[in-house]
Amino acid sequence: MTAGPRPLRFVVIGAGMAGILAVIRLRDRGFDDIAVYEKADHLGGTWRENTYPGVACDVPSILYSYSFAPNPEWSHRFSPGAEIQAYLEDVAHRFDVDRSITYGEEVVHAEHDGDRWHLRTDSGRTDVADVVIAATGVLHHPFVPGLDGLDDFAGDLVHTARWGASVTLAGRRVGIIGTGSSAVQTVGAVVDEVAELTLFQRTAQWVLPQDNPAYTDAEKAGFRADPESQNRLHDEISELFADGFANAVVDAASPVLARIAELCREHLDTVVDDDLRARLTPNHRAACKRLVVSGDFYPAVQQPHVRLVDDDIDRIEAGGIRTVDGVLHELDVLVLATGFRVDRFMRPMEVVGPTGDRLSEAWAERPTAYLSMAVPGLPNLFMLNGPNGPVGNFSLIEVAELQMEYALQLVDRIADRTCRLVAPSTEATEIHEVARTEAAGKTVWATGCNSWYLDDRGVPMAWPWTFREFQQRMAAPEMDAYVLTT
Ligand code: N01
Repeated sequence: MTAGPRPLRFVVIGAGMAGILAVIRLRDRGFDDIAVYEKADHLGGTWRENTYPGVACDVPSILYSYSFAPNPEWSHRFSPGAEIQAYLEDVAHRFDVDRSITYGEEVVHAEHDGDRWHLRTDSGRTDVADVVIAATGVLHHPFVPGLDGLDDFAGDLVHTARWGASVTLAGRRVGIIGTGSSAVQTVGAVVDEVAELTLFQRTAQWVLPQDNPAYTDAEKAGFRADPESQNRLHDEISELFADGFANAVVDAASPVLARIAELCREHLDTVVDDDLRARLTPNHRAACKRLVVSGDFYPAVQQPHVRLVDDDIDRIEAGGIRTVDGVLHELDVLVLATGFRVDRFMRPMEVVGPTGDRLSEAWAERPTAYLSMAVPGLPNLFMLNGPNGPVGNFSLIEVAELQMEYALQLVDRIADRTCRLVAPSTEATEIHEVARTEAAGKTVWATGCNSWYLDDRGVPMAWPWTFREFQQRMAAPEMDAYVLTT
């Protein structure tokens, strides 16, 4: 007697870019028993949460689009965050993703009983699933530094990743802590609005100049009339982006990095004042930290009402920031552009496998996963943009698409009754981790700077190989690496 395909229920955790993708691709594959749990009250993930002034994606918009939903309407080569959020909402609407999403429910517990996953949300709601897709994001949990006196600040305190609609900047004295991508974008966007801007820099950053032309009406009409022309442009930009940046950063000896360094240096040389230029000069190689891209940062910091403070912060007081030289920098608004806790992923969710394996234990030191997607002992659970993946130097949408196609091939084996459960073996995961760690040492991220790429040992935690390599590894699962339970 043949039983036919096994009916499968899916729970997708998170309704950001990757969760929306997961639903669409599962349905394409014929699976429609899907529940998405989203802790917020609407979709969009990082683009819902990052609404600070100037927020944009520094991956070209044509690459930061779903392959199945090219967007001829992108306004700029690098479009603003609100436009990306609107794009995600539009795609979710067009593909009817919303009907699968339950909002305001944070999955806090997932336990496998040997048969299925049993999930529980913070409100006590429960659900079951044969397969769980964790699409919980990477740059997601804001990092708030433990600065003395932070709670004493009497003005408005805001983190770039939790920007409130009520923050008023016009005519006020604004301080920004940080010099990463978020800070640099904020500086460029608010400088003309504020009375005074004080930028607290702990580490100077290399800034690659950014040319961000608008797509003309004629170009957009051309994309609409001939979608193939936009696909060709996608492929060209994709190649340029891979060869000109993404593949170079994983090879510290790459000549492309020397060219990037030269461009950054020439850009820095546009700062006229010798003292300011010296203080803005990093002491590490370009691209060792995640490269910051901006065309308006250096003009902004040279404006007369902007001050760069590179003395260390001593403490925060009601009236502002006191630096170690004893000076109180008076502020009405304090912006923390201090980045994210990048080691969290789906945590603090508690995840327990059928034989008692716990994610909290597996990741007690640091998060790891086989090919960044799956964890030994936790079967039928796949992460999109999980640990040690290509984050920061590729389009995360393209990454998630490749990962989803890979996961679907494993799901097919569950559906066709090859197995009930599939999880990577401990051995394959360890072998992968050894190779990854070794390759990580050859990347530019390991050339002597501190950055969010580094794990607790100082080892870069991002995918240390080329995009081509990633595509190849994602093309088809090596089944020897998996433990199948029938
Ligand atoms: O965060 P970051 P981000 N005292 O971690 C400083 C993506 N992204 O939000 O360098 C003083 O890079 C810290 O100083 P230091 C992109 O992948 C993309 O800017 O550690 N300063 C640093 O300057 C990006 O890389 C886009 O010495 C303190 C800053 O805070 C990633 O998100 C836009 C401090 C944190 O920089 C993260 O970027 C935005 C302290 N106690 C984000 N603690 C685009 O697409 C921290 N800092 C363009």
